[in-house]
Amino acid sequence: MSDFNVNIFKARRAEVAKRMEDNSILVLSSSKLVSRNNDTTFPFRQDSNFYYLTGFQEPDSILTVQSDGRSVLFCRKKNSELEKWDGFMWGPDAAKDHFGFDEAHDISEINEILPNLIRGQKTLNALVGKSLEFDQKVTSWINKANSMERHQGNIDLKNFSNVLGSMRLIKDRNEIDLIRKSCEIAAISHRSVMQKAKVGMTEYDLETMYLNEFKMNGSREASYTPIIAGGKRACILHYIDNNQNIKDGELVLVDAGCEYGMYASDITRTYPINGKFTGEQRAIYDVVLEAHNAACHAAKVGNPCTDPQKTSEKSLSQGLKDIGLLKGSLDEILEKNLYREFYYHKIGHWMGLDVHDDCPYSIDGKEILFEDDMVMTIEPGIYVNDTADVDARWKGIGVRIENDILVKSDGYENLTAKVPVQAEEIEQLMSE
Ligand SMILES: [Mn+2]
Repeated sequence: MSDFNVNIFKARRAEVAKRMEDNSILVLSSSKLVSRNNDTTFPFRQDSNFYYLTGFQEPDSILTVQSDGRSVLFCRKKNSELEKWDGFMWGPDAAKDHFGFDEAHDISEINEILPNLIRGQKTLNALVGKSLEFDQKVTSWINKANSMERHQGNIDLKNFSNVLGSMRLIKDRNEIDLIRKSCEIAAISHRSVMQKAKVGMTEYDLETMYLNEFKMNGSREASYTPIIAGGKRACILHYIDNNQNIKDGELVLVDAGCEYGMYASDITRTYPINGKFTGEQRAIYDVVLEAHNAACHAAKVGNPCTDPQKTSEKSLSQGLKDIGLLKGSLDEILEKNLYREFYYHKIGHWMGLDVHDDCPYSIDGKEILFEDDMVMTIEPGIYVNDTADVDARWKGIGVRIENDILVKSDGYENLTAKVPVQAEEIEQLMSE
C-alpha cells in the first residue's frame, strides 16, 4: 500500500475551497459503522467523498472546509479503553497534525462548535439528499447559526454534489497510479482463474478463487460483490447468488473487480467453462466484442460522454441483425429500440473511489464531454432470455465484456488489458 501523503489531501481541500463561492462553507460526513445483525457490523468502508478530501479512515467524523481555505475535522475522542476492543483511534490532536487540518475537535462538541463556524456565512454546501439523519443535522446547525445572527440574511443550503463530482471526474496522478494498480490486480486475477476454471466447479468455487487471487495479489477487498453467473443466469444482471453448478457446454459470466488504496477496478469476462465456445456462443461473443471495441474508440477527448452508448447501440444492433436475432433495417431497429430486448443496461460508468463513481454525466442538461484523465468502464452485453422470440439454440446465452478505460487526448488506454478478450485468446489460455 502506498504511503500516506498529506499534501495530496491538503491540495484537494485547497482546490475545493477555490471552487466554492465566497463566504461559504462545506460540511461533509464520514461513513458510519453499519450493523450486519445483532451486535456485529460490516467491515468499515469510509465515504468516498470524505476520504477524497481527508484521507481519514474513521467513522463518526465531520469535515468542514471554508472558502478561505480553512479546514476543520470533528472526530472521536481518543479512548484507551475502547482502543483495547476496536483498535487505534487518532483523536482530534494527533489527527489535526497528521492530516493537516487547521483545527480538530471532539465530535461530541459538534453541536456547539459547528454553528459558530457556519454563522455569518452566506452559503452552506453539503451533499444533501443522501442521508435523512445528516440532512436533519445540517438543518439544525443552520437553524442554530441563523438564530445567532438575527440581523443578517439567512444561510442558503446548496447541494455540492456537482462541484465535488466534477472534481473527482478528472483523476490526479496519485489516483491514476492507484486505479492502474487496482486494474492490474483484477486483470491478473481474472487471467489466473480463467486458466484454472473447470467443468464440475460451482459458481462459488470460482468466487472463492477470484477473491483469493485479489487478496494474494495485494487487494484486501472486492470493489463490489462478484457476479459469477453460469448458463442462463448470465441474463440476470445483478445475479449474486453464485450458488449453482456450471454445466459442461455453458458459458460463465464473471463480473468481478477489486479495491486497491480505496480505488476500484471492474472487469467482466464471459468464457466457456469447458474451454471451447459453441457456434452460437461464439457468434454472440464476437458481436459483443466488436461493440466493445467500437465503444472504446468513442471514449475520446471532446466527445460527449454518451457517445460510447450510442456507438454500442448501433454496433450491437448491426451485429444482432447479422446473426439473425433481429429483423428489419438498422434504422428501424435503432428507432424502435428493438435491441433493448437483448441489451438492457448502459454501456458503462465513471470509475474511481466508487466502482460507480459519484460523478455527473450531465450538468444543467449539458452532457459532460470527455477530457484527459477520466476513467470509464466500457461493458456492452447481449442476453438472450427464454422469453425472447428466437430459435431455441440461442436461448440462455448471456455475454458481457467489460474493461476499464483511461481517456487520453492521444486515444484511450485499456487499464485492464492484461486479461485476454479475443475468443481465440481465451480458448488458448484455458487449454494451457
Ligand atoms: Mn461495471
